[in-house]
Amino acid sequence: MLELKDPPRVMGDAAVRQMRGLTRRSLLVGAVATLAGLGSWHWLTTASEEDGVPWPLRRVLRFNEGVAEGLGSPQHLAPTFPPESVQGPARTNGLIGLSAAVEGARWRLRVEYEGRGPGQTFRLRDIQELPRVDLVTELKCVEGWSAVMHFGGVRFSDFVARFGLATRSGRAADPEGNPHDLYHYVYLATPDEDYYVRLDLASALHPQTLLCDTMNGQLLTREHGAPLRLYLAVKYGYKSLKRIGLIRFQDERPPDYWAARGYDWYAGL
Ligand SMILES: Nc1nc2c(c(=O)[nH]1)N[C@H]1C(S)=C(S)[C@@H](COP(=O)(O)O)O[C@H]1N2
Ligand SMILES: [Mo]
Repeated sequence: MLELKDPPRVMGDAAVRQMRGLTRRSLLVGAVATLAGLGSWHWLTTASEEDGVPWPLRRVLRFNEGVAEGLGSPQHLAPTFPPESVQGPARTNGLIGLSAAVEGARWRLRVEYEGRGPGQTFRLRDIQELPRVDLVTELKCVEGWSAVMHFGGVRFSDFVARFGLATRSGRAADPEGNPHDLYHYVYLATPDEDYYVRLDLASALHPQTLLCDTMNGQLLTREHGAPLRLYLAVKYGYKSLKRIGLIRFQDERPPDYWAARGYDWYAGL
């Protein structure tokens, strides 16, 4: 897929136009790559079947779903770096939804479901008891800067699995075996809902999607989203919601702060 080696350095309308241009171009690149990747008809027709469709075709169908959503496959992994690659103090961008003071011990995470009862409430330690993960990747801001960052926390997918979240049945999420049991989207917001993001479930359950309580080896500060933030290594930074207060699983398309302002909602890298 097209790599955004030089992200747009302009802001506002110009940036939006440039991003739309990039997305259109990636669609074309994707379509050509798909055709080239198909190879010979012989190989296509003799390959084994998956869901009643020869598997290369099935792959193309899946790939096209990915392309339609934005860029590439949701399961591709972002490159990782040794922790020594982190340089200088962490840059801060965006303070929407972070103005009120929040104390870690008082903080609660609400998990709700579209059209269902009161949901669940979690404390920080419920999440901190999950297996810890360290991830050193490049945070890419659409405004034109990127920096290697070291995030520490737990996988969003482990949180979902441990508490039986994200599914209609309340059973463990099984994206491969029982995809229809999953809600289509997850909406995540700051406690005041001033900043909010929409994710598809595949992106939320990606192995490099974390709920983080540390950044570059230190507890999160308020401006980086204390006490708990989201980090997605395969998306532009504007999807990495700082200070999560609410998570809601739903089928109806949830709002997204920057998508409502003209940015690509999928924000894939
Ligand atoms: N609550 C909240 N989360 C947010 C933002 C924001 O304004 N408010 N900005 C986003 C943007 S645009 C980026 S690039 C990253 C930056 O994360 P950092 O400040 O920890 O470097 O946070 C994202 N998460
Ligand atoms: Mo950003």
